[in-house]
Amino acid sequence: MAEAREVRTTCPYCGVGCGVLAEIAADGTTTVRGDPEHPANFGRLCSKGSALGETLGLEGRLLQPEVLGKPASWDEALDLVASKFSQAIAEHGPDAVAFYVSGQLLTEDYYVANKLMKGFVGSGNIDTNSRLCMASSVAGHRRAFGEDIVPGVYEDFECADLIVLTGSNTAWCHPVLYQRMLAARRERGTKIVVIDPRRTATADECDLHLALDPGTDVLMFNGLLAYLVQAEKIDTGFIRDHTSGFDAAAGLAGADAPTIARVAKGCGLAAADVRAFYDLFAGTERTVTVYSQGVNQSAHGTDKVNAIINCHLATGRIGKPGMGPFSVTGQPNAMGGREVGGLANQLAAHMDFADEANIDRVSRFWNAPNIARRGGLKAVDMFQAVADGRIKALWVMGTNPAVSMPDASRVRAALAKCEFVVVSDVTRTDTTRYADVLLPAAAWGEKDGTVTNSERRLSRQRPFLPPPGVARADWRIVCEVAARMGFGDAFTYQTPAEIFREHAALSAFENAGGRLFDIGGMADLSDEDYSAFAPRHWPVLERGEQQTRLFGDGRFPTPDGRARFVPVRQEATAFSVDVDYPLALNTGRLRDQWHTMTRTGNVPRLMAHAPEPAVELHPADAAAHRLKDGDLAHLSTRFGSVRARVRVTEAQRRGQAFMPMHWSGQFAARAAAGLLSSPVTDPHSGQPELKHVPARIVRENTGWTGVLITRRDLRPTGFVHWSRHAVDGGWVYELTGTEPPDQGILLARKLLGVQRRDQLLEYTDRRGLAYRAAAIDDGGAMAEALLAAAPDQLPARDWLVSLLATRQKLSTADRHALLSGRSPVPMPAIGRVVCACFHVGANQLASAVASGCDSLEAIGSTLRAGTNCGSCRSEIRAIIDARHIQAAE
Ligand SMILES: Nc1nc2c(c(=O)[nH]1)N[C@H]1C(S)=C(S)[C@@H](COP(=O)(O)OP(=O)(O)OC[C@H]3O[C@@H](n4cnc5c(=O)[nH]c(N)nc54)[C@H](O)[C@@H]3O)O[C@H]1N2
Ligand SMILES: Nc1nc2c(c(=O)[nH]1)N[C@H]1C(S)=C(S)[C@@H](COP(=O)(O)OP(=O)(O)OC[C@H]3O[C@@H](n4cnc5c(=O)[nH]c(N)nc54)[C@H](O)[C@@H]3O)O[C@H]1N2
Ligand code: SF4
Ligand SMILES: [Mo]
Repeated sequence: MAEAREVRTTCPYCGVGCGVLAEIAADGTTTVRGDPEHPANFGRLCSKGSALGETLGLEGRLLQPEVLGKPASWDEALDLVASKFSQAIAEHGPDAVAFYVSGQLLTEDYYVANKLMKGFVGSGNIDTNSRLCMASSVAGHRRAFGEDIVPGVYEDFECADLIVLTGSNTAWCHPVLYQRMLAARRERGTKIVVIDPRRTATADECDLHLALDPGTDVLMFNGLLAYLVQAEKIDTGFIRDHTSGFDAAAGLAGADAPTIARVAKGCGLAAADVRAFYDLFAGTERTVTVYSQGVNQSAHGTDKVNAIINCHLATGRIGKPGMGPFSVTGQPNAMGGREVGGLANQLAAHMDFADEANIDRVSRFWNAPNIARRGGLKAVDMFQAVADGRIKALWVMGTNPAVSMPDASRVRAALAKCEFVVVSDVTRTDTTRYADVLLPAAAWGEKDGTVTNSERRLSRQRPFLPPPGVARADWRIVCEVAARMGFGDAFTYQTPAEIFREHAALSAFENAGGRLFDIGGMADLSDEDYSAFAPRHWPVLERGEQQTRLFGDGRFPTPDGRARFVPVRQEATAFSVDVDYPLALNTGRLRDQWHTMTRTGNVPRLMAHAPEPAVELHPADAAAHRLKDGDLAHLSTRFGSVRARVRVTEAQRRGQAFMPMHWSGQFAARAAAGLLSSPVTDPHSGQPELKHVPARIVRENTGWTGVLITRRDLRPTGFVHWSRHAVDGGWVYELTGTEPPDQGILLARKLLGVQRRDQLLEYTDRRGLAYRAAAIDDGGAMAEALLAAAPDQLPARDWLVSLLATRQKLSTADRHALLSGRSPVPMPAIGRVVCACFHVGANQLASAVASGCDSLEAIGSTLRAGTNCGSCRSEIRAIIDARHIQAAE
């Protein structure tokens, strides 16, 4: 038997980049915990990170290449990819092919993909899902600083006196950073301001929440700049010595947002709240402004970014402890992808196509005479070109555009029409359906390479498991195709360390300080050093040396060394609501899910917090549309439609709705937010507006509902609506139809996977309107159960769900209970799961509060809820507060 061992690696989810210790026991079981030595998290993990050990199963993994749906050898698959790409290039030129890649690839994967397309195919057509994510920040940074630089580090959150979180649901999306911010709030009284149209979990624990109208951030920050000028709170010395363009930017801000009253009106806020924010900002030297998708994913995202940066430049609050604009990255390697130049408008190593000298330099370094000479198509335009037939061959790596791209129906149609589609993934997805060639990639735990987090810190992802089947690392797959296309000499790498050294060398090549992205100090890292690599910030100019904060010296990587103010004006939002589409639909993330759920969706404890696709609405809007909590709704925009449950909540403002982005066709009939979102993009960054689209909602008339509890992994068809969630031992399928119950029962019954008549227990009530059935396996345990009835008539199912996990042999009493729809043992429903780490539900929390636990600490010591990752603490607090309010009334 192998010996137990421990491997240091990095979480594959968000851009916080937490260090993870994977412990592999002698019997091969793996457990993960936070790495106490990693400077991003010091041992903490959020709910998703803590559950990583539960995502290592091989169910659903792609184990072998496929060509047109049939298993194939690597040679067949790779030969075909290379010949189809070469043929398309020969017949139609290099721009007839494209790669669409991902911020979840490792730096080494990303580097070779970019080198192949830009250096050797000779086209700029490689773009990435970072276009949907970070592109506006990149564009804003480049306008202001001359280079895509995040100047701050995480320690700044701990030494700030004010943290402004705008367009960021940090509590759910960067939970470990949020916990660091809350610690600062407790320990040094740091104030937190949240600017978000929704009252998010982040807003639940802040000092001031500004629920501004969607898309009005430029006005908000222009107003702030104008206020800082009026109140003489600007740093005239810094502006004079280190910046350019102040007068124009301040002038436009003053014209756009002359008074607090004007801002309040334009943003839909109370003037007193706007003033309170401006006063706090004006009076607090140590201020960090954190921004994320509420800023980036906007038709005016780049202007939003610059409006924020302008305020930091005007106050000289940048590059100093506790100060600065801070764009937090989404994906684990969003930053690494930007470093290698994976965006279509970048070339490599923070060099772009604007300067011929860059193209010449990279071409010499790569020894690539055929290098691309201009940028390629950005994601939305790329899929348009696929639809138009201009792109004949497309390779998608590590992303699921059939779900995550806006106007997803059009993207699906483009994929269906494309002559040749290659998809590299670890599992089957809505996108792999369109693959002519499907390539099985190695996943987290198997991959080897580096990632860079939001604070420019490089960390290693290290393997601790062998890839299953014949799955291979992405970099290796790319190199094999490159060799088959005739570019083998430039892709001879045998290890990720070799690729990393080349990437590091390119960053330093002919770099006399003009590019701050320089990790040349690691260009000669030995294989042992690469293997032992400890997390470090870039730049790394010399071995061992690293810089933490940037811009502290007031010098910026622009030609004149000055940061640039960018004059911006609040533009009208891309769309406005009207009588046909009266709701402003916003989309985003849930606490325990990762994107299109390909990994987190299989983990029962991560599914418990939000088990069904739902759209959130304000009570008044729900009433106006005759909707109540739990109803099935049909939600549509001019781009498409979905079905989801209605969730009525005061956290939503009137006239606005929110839908999570996660629900793919693998988990629900039709609930992908991408089907609703609009493909309108920001003119500077090409990033689509994913946070705002006019929508309408109507109630779906449901005739029956059902639930199938099963060990089997199914994709039902023929139902108006279904969704599923993982539970211990299997899956729960929620089924809904418009048919009358008797017909619905017949439909639902077809799902039962019973081989033999004697394995089925069945009961139909006298009127044929309620049905209960169970399939019994050879050991006498319940293999699946089906309940179907008129809406709201389903019996409780908690007991049945628990039978899946226990696999206990059913007694006669159990069988009776199954058919009567009543649990033989009293099973108090725990309610919606609030704490995912310890599986504690809302009902349990409410009764603990009722019996005297009136603080987070008391709840923690009684139920353990909230004591691990902390992501649920604001929800627990809300339950405690609700009880206090009740008591006071
Ligand atoms: N749990 C979880 N965490 C994740 C991810 C995940 O899938 N799940 N994904 C990761 C990735 S790739 C990313 S990019 C990040 C995203 O992290 P966030 O950006 O924090 O997440 P979102 O929910 O997309 O959007 C943030 C907020 O922007 C608000 N917003 C909408 N419109 C506006 C507006 O006009 N102005 C302002 N000021 N706010 C607005 C929304 O209401 C929402 O609460 O999360 C990362 N972390
Ligand atoms: N409406 C709406 N749409 C959005 C957003 C939104 O807020 N609203 N947010 C946008 C943002 S910020 C982002 S980042 C995107 C994310 O959207 P996607 O990138 O489409 O989402 P993921 O589910 O993370 O897709 C990653 C894919 O890579 C696979 N994979 C995992 N590991 C590996 C690997 O090592 N190699 C390979 N080859 N494949 C692997 C996974 O199985 C999965 O299919 O969604 C965007 N779309
Ligand atoms: S905050 Fe959570 S998802 Fe993000 S890196 Fe850390 S553990 Fe992973
Ligand atoms: Mo993202």
